Amino acid sequence: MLELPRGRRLDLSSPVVMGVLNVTPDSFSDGGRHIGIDTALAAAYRMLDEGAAIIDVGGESTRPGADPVSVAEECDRVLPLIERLCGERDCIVSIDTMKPEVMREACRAGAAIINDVNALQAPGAIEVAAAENAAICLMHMQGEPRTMQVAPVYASVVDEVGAFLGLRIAACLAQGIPASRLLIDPGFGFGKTLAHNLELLAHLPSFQSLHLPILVGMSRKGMLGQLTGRAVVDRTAAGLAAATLAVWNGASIVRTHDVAATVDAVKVADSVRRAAQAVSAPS
Ligand code: 8Y4
Repeated sequence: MLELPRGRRLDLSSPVVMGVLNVTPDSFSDGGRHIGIDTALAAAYRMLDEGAAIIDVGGESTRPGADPVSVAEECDRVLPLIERLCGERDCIVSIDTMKPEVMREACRAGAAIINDVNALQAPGAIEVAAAENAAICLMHMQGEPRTMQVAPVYASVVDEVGAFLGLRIAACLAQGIPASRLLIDPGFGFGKTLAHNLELLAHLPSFQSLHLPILVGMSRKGMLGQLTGRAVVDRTAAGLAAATLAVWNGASIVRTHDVAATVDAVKVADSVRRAAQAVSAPS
């Protein structure tokens, strides 16, 4: 059970899907440089109807080479959308941001989860997350978004990611944030080669020693392109295979652009996982 603000909870006894909603001018343009809010809202409602448990709203691209965005610009992109989404539907919104000011305003607009690819390392971020009573996804990244894919190096990627997440969990607990509000994520593609990503997916069960629900995001990423030779929009099948393996290996939340198909894949993988556990531990 993940504890959310305002007494709400998210049941993770079965794995769930997080749908990606990027509100950047290249995603939901109104023809100019503004966000078409009704188009973005329609995409969110569609993902909820398809079975997404969480909508992950992001106003800043973390892709290598993306332009930096100011606090004001990021707020202008995400806040109106979060307000309408939370006002019109009973849904769980996560805010994908590294900026404490955006975290605070998004939580006040209704966001329940802070999804920070920088694991609350920005000055003031952990204090905001604690004060807003938000749930938090702590993700591992080596380096910074602009340069992280240049030459990622690890002695042991599984050990180093696990040690980093352990330190960030400890920092949150020291700030008074209960473990029941925390999620962990190995950060596929964030300062990792294909070999690193495959090793993390294969060894995902080792992160269960941290005793927190695991979130994974591999949808459409470069690792799937490297494995299949396919373009970004043709990676759905590869993403379903990755999501299936992640759930088999213990993931509780799968972040994806392809919600309907991933909901089905997660159901199949979870059912087989339960059957395997029933055999190994008869009741
Ligand atoms: C095509 C489409 C190619 C998207 C690459 C991408 C994660 C995340 C991202 C993740 C968590 C992305 C915000 C990168 N990835 N948050 N965010 N975990 N928790 N790239 O893996 O989607 S953005």
